[in-house]
Amino acid sequence: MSADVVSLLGQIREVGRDPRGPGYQRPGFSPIERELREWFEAEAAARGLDVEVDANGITWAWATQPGPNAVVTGSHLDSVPGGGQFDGPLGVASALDALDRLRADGRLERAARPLALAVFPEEEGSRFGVACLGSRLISGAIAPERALGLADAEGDTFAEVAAAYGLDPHRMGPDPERLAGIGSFIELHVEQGVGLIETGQPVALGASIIGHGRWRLRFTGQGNHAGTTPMAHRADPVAAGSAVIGEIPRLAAGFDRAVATVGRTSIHPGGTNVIASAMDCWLDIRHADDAVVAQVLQAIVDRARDIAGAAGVGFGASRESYSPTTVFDAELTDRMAAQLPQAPRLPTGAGHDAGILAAHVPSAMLFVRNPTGVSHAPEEACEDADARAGAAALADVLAAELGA
Ligand code: HGY
Ligand code: MN
Ligand code: MN
Ligand code: MN
Repeated sequence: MSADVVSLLGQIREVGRDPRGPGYQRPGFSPIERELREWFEAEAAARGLDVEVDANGITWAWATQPGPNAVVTGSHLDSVPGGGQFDGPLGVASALDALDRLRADGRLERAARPLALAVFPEEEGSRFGVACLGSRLISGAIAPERALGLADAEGDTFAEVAAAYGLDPHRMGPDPERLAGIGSFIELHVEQGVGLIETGQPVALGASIIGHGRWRLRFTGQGNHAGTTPMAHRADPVAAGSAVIGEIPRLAAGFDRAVATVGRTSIHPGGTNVIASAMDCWLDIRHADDAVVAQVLQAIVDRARDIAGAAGVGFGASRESYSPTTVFDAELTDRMAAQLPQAPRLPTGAGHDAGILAAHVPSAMLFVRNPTGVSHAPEEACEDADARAGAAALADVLAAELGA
């Protein structure tokens, strides 16, 4: 195989472009993600890998005989709405490229441990609201019953979608045996920030992932006619919810380095001439200290209660998911650093499957320079030379782990 990471990414560049504008729209468990997964499976099969999709929708491609203490590398292929080209696919394409390198220079033949590539579904949680759904299911971070009950914006449940996708909802759930067989998990990912721009390096080692929670804030009022209802007689959930969203930057700024975002709302029923009866806002809060995340949430909830109360609007908050601050495996990361002495160690504010698996499997990450530093938007970028440097770095750290 001569395809390198750049040409591999080129093969899927047109898959799942967002019809509403620039960027990609690659929802989890959708026909588009299936097309991407089948692309990966075809590339893996062309390399003679033994491909299987497990009960949780995770694709495993074995480059050697399966066995204990395996070295696994991979990432995801789904995207956020309007997402960039590299968030997820760079890690998957780099895994294929790194495998080709290890084969071409004979290092795979000398491997003393099994090697597998993996693709995780619904990492962004953009469809069912819970990030890293596949790695949460396999690790027990989410109960299958709760996952199967999650619904997308069309009201389709994950149980229905998963069954249509060919999965057996009754077989989903923790797979401790499979996780126990993984001795090292390494995820390569485009950097979602400017750390590598500032250090002038193409590749970094992941240090940690800051704590990250998602909540749904629901404001409930009285639906009514937009033209016949006097302003003083309204219980308008959109006015209250919008006022709360407007206060979030000020509230978050009160906590050093905390970040809080509402990037998605839903208004019911959503008529131009209708005072809404309900508004949902999805809140994302992150900080390196989990206690600070809780304090930011409390400040926002307290303010929301005040605003909703003054507007005669009901308010409730429910947690969608939480990933505590995660430090990657120190020994694994140190072994990787020995192969990449120039690579800085960078924390990240972005969640990853490696962060979920880290509680069960020695996990680490590589980041590849993104010259814009922008992610979850079409401006996300990665120079060809840096992508190739990332694949070469991944091959080197995999070879060290394989004892090759
Ligand atoms: O939301 C995140 O941090 C990740 O990109 N899923
Ligand atoms: Mn990602
Ligand atoms: Mn992402
Ligand atoms: Mn991720």
